[in-house]
Amino acid sequence: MKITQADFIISAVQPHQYPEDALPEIALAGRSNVGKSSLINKMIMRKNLARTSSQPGKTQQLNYYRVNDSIYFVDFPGYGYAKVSKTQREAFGQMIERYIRDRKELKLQLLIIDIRHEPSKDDQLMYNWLKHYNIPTCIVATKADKIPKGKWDKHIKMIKTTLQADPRDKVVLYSSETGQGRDELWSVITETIST
Ligand SMILES: Nc1nc2c(ncn2[C@@H]2O[C@H](COP(=O)(O)OP(=O)(O)O)[C@@H](O)[C@H]2O)c(=O)[nH]1
Ligand SMILES: [Mg+2]
Repeated sequence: MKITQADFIISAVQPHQYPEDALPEIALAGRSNVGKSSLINKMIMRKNLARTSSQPGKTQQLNYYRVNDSIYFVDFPGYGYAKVSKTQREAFGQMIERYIRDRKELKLQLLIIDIRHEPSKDDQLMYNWLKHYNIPTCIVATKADKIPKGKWDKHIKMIKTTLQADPRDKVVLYSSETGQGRDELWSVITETIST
């Protein structure tokens, strides 16, 4: 994918702030620090457009990035951050569930998992929501550079088993460090939005 344009558009706290140009949206969910912002930066070949410094307090923002004037990446707040209050956790849940349920522009959800670790309870909950609302989902196992090649298969299997993943859902091995999986993920995205 040749990137001709990539802009940060808005940190939306309310649905009325979501863009109104009806471009397809590719959303990213995952734990804090799993590598969501790094993944976006690598996909769009910008070092720092998506902020990689985590802001764990901001549980209610969807960050919109427009790419090539044809799609948006929508970066969800990271979950699983220990210091977040119960009220913030609930607000997060409501915002995300509402987005997943109502947002017509959502064409593909990326569930970002650290390849080294078993998916958390929050990851499982997120995956179950996505299945419940019938959202096309791609599981991205990132930080592949952090484990030896020989272990990739075993870890991918572990991730699929823990999530009880639908065999039809694609799983992409990814690394924001090496760029591994970038072309494959762009293919998944372009195929999904063209159907
Ligand atoms: N080695 C390696 N480090 C990564 C990768 N992706 C993210 N990181 C690092 O993990 C940390 C958290 O990344 P970030 O993108 O901010 O995570 P976010 O909270 O999900 O947005 C940063 O220090 C990144 O440099 C990756 O694929 N490989
Ligand atoms: Mg981030």
